[in-house]
Amino acid sequence: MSIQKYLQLSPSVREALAAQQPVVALESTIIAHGMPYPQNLETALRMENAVRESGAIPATIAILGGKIRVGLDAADLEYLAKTGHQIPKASRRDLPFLLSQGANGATTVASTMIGADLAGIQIFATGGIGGVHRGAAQSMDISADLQELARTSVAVVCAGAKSILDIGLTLEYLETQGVPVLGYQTNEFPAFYTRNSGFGVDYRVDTPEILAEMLEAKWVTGLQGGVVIANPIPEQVAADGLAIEHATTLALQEADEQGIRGKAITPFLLARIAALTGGKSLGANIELALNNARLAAQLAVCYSRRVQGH
Ligand code: PSU
Ligand code: MN
Repeated sequence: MSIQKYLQLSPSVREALAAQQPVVALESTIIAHGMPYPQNLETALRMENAVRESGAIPATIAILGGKIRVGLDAADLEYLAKTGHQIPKASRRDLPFLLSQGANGATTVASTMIGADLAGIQIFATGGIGGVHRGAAQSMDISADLQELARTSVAVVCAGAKSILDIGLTLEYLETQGVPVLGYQTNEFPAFYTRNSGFGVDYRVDTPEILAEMLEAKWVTGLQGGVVIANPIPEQVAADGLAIEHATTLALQEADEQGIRGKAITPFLLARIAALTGGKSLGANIELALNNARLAAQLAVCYSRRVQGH
């Protein structure tokens, strides 16, 4: 029995890792469940290009044919983008069944962290992390992403957490689990489509170099687990906070009326908010994802220099 049965790196990712070159992991739930076709495919390709332009190798991760595939080609991305919701959304709990049965799955933040860690990738860019949902006191809906951040040593560059979540409770949960929350060039934890949430971060960090220093200090001292690097959406492309809040309230109400829960709720809310804002939220989502890919690549470049010892 060996991990090779379940893990497959693309040639470019394998070569880059062997040479200690910077590599950035990217997730696939954002492609299959987070955005409509064709914007999802365009965004996946643009994120990979943004990583390359900033000096790192992209490694989009998905479960395909019972393997955790690290580094996808254009045909794989197109398949994920076109098949969309037909591909199971795969978090930690889904991996054993999907892998053993030769199935496909779109990896969430949690399962992308697992794949990245198995491959030896420490830096990961996404849109937003899952969190504690509004009304969690009743529903107990807390994303497995938070527990994964507590245990798996991968740094996640994101634009904060969406206001479909309870941001205050999400930050409390991360504090309990010992997950550092850093604000990139901000003192405030961003709210995904917008720059401000009203909640602070643990530390403000202004350069990728300081982020890399912090990751080294964390992992060299045996403090396992992830880090949330919260990178606010650029001002020029941020959505209108009131319009988002209004759409979110309506979408949450619809989800409640239709009895949507469990892993279906995040994709449902994303799609409804996009429809209710006339696509404005989708435009912001694409821009923040690209912005995160660029920062993650800059960080991966700094971190790999430290690993190489110069
Ligand atoms: N946030 C987004 N788009 C997404 C997701 C989050 O803006 O597509 C996805 C991520 O893959 C994240 C998952 O890991 O939703 C969280 O789902 P849940 O709340 O069911 O854990
Ligand atoms: Mn959930």
